[in-house]
Amino acid sequence: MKTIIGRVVLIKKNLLDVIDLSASVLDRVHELLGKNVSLQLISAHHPNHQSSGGSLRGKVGKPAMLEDWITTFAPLTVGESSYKVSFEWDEEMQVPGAFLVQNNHHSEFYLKTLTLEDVPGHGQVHFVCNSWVYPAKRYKKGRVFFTNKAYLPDETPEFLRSYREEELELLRGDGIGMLEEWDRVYDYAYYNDLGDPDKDIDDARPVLGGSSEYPYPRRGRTGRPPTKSDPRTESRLPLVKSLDIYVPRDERFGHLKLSDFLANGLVSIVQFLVPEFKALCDSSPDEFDSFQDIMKLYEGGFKLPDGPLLDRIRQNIPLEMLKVFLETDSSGVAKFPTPDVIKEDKSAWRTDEEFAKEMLAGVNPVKIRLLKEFPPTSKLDVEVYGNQNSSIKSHHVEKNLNGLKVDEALVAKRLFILDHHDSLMPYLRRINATTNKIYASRTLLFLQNDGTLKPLVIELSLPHPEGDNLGAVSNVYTPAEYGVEGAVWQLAKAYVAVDDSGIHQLISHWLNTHAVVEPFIIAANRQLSVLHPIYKLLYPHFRDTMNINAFARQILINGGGILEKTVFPEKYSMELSSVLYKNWVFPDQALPVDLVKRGMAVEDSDSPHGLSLLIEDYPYAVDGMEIWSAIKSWVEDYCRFYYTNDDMIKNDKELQSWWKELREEGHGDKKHEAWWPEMNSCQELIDICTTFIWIASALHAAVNYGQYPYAGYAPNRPTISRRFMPEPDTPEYEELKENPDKVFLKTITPQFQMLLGIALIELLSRHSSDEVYLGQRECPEWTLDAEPLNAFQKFGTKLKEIEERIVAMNNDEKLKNRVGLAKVPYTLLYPTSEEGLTGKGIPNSTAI
Ligand SMILES: *[C@@H]1O[C@H](CO)[C@@H](O)[C@H](O)[C@H]1NC(C)=O
Ligand SMILES: *[C@@H]1O[C@H](CO)[C@@H](O)[C@H](O)[C@H]1NC(C)=O
Ligand SMILES: CC(=O)N[C@H]1CO[C@H](CO)[C@@H](O)[C@@H]1O
Ligand SMILES: [Fe+2]
Repeated sequence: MKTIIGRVVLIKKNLLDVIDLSASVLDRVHELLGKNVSLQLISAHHPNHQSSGGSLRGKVGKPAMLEDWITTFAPLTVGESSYKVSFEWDEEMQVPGAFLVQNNHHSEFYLKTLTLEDVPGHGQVHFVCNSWVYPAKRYKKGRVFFTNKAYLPDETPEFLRSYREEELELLRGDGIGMLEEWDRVYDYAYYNDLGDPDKDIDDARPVLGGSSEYPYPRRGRTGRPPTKSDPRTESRLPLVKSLDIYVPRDERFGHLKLSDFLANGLVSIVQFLVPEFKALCDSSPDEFDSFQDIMKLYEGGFKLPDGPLLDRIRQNIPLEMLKVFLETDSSGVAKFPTPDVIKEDKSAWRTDEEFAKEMLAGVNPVKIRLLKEFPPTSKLDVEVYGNQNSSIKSHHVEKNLNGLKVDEALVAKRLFILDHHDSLMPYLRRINATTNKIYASRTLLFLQNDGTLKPLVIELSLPHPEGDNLGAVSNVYTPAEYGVEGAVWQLAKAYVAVDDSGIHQLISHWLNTHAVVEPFIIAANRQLSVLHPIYKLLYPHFRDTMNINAFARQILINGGGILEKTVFPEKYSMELSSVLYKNWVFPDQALPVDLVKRGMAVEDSDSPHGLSLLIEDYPYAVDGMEIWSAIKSWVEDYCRFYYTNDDMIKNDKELQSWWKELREEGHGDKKHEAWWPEMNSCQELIDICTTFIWIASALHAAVNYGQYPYAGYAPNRPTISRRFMPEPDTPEYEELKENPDKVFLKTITPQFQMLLGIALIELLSRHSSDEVYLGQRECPEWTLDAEPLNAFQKFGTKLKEIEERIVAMNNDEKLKNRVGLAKVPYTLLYPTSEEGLTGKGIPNSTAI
């Protein structure tokens, strides 16, 4: 009989709860010693003689207890503690493939790793656990963890198979009852928890998902009781309990630094800032009079009104979470950080050049497309909406085409469009009945010889006052710099920016990243074992998404939540996103496919990534294709290591179940779409995984972390408009002549929403201190397999090279779209970042 020494790294719950992590660790670690926590190794190669009937299971060793605390191992992060365990081992055991752990302590701990120092004839063995282990009474079965070797289902050592299968069964759950804090169940539900019909009929919201009227991706099931008023909807948690919303336990921000700041930050926005800002704006309901007035928000000068927040500041009660994003002094004078777009130049945002540049290198660079026909047409149903084709005529644009005729410019592929017409028109009547007044818009742009875009014309449209079927009523505006025409043009651009900011937030950001990713995560956890190589590949890209989405349902996207308060579709916001989900096509999310579909690139086998861009200096596409290709070759190397032929894909039952469930349940409202890839070949697997990783990491980064840099200054990207364009011969038009800035500010986002919106996007644009970036791994032992580890290194090196190239391009003055007049270099797809509000960095996952 020999002894194998193991080392367990874990984090105790109470160390995560306290803000001050330096609080004495020593005092408390002894609690886990003695008989409190036991571990038993499971052999991968030798059956358990005692097991009766059924499948054979690996031999289970004798329980071993946590021993003394080891202080000598260096690289422990704050809060972690390390324990010794001595396992009895005999020859028969051979290599352990798993272990069981039982927690008899009264509270849970976060188990990070177990390392066996020297298994005879084998050497070190790693178990990467990263899981909360609750007291044994919370579980029906003991907790099992596996070594870091990846196995396809059929290749799993025989004596581990039933453990593998049982673990998946546990994670799938039984589909009934309310899920509790310690549960680990991944299951599906509709978005039926956004409204609160018991409170008020106005607070009811439609169920999103499960119908052809309102299709939606699924969210994680929570199982709270239904509301009294509507059995189809789930009751909501009170605001103060928001942090308790169920997500499978290991999806909860468990990382130890203060990444909880997000959840806490959101709650403090609602608890403190909403009433404060409201009071502030109610006490002085004036508009901002001038752009200088707005600058006070960043330069120190807006004072918090008397109220609970100011009281707390005066009494010096720490408001850690608030301080993260709002700097206040003891007298309550507060300021926000200066957004990048006005750092170098306070008025460049007003230029046509910057307006156009942000469509290629801003926070929503995913909408612009090549114009293929003139005038632009509509795809809305003529029976319902009448003639929605554009009313733009060639004389509107030709004066700005540098001598070209429209047809020539079309043929030369130099006309582009930002088209927010069809997506908004069906909702305008309802939105305009609220206090918001918005237009559907089309903006045409011309590609100039220097590679920059110039706006040519903006068309603003409303439904016909006498009925939708009578078609659109449209006005067309052309660029003007001076006088009232200049003011009108400035407003026209603002209406476009409003449309774009709403579509950005609801579709490009929320729907096309956060919401569509969640079903992949749920299906993967239910169908792919942690031993599965594809689970190991995708796992880093799952991090925190279910958690942030759950908080979002609680605070952001719910009826009356921050999103409805700050974006123009108000209570129709989520409904609108559901209607536009009808247009979501998974394979089109692959960047090259998206670029080709938007006409921004054509296939070209001579070009480096097989594509050539129509606008060569399209920073999102240029950097995006680099990142895309790096992800793709990494995924390819990885997948081809495990799957050497297509039959292995077809015969992998976990992989097949994952993909089937994702299509039929997770994105179940689209299960009949013909565009879903089958999972029949290696190539399909590679395409699917590359697209998923792209969405969860780079696409999300591109549309998320630029929010504050570009939209933190609301005049550049207002989220709301409140009045229509003044018509000639009206008092409003006279006012516009007299004081264009004042009218501009009276039109865009009002003060309260502006403050709230700024606070929100500031929070959402931050990186937490423990972010893990693309090409990095939290745990170097994440897999045992050498070739994938090498490929992963190659991926990291590639990303470093991309960083260097991005810096070089940003310094190249010929590339005018990378920096623009506002002098904000395009860094949204720069792979790494420091903590905070940096406007760069691609975290692995959609985590904020
Ligand atoms: C809109 O334009 C398209 C393309 O020219 C045309 O086929 C269609 O009939 C037009 N729609 C209406 C309602 O005029
Ligand atoms: C980040 O993404 C890469 C790309 O797939 C992944 O391999 C890596 O492991 C990730 N980092 C983390 C947190 O593990
Ligand atoms: C200009 C315009 O179309 N305004 C309309 C906005 O919506 C309200 C409510 O449907 C109508 O009454 C307005 O005429
Ligand atoms: Fe996000």
